[in-house]
Amino acid sequence: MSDIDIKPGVKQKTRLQKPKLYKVILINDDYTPRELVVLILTAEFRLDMAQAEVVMMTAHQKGVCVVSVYPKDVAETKATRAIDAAGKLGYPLQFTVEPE
Ligand code: TYC
Repeated sequence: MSDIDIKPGVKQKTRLQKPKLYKVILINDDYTPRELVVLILTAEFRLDMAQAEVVMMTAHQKGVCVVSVYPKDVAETKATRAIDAAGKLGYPLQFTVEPE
């Protein structure tokens, strides 16, 4: 048998890695005003008002809500910026990031 392992006519498949996506999750608390949560969701995550209201109310009623999914670095940056924006105003709003 030949050592050469070339199969004429068989195309090599190039498999591109799917970029892994991460969920940004909004966490409810008893202190952050609803309006501020909506404002931060529209400003940082580019949700429109209607989407932001639904996400905020879902977290308010169920405890958590997925805001959106992004590549890891984008998810972490947005979550950090949103936490910092609320923190600067004295509110304990929290987001977490986890793999999809
Ligand atoms: N529970 C807050 C309130 O009643 C509002 C709120 C909603 C806070 C969602 C955080 O992720 C949150 N003022």
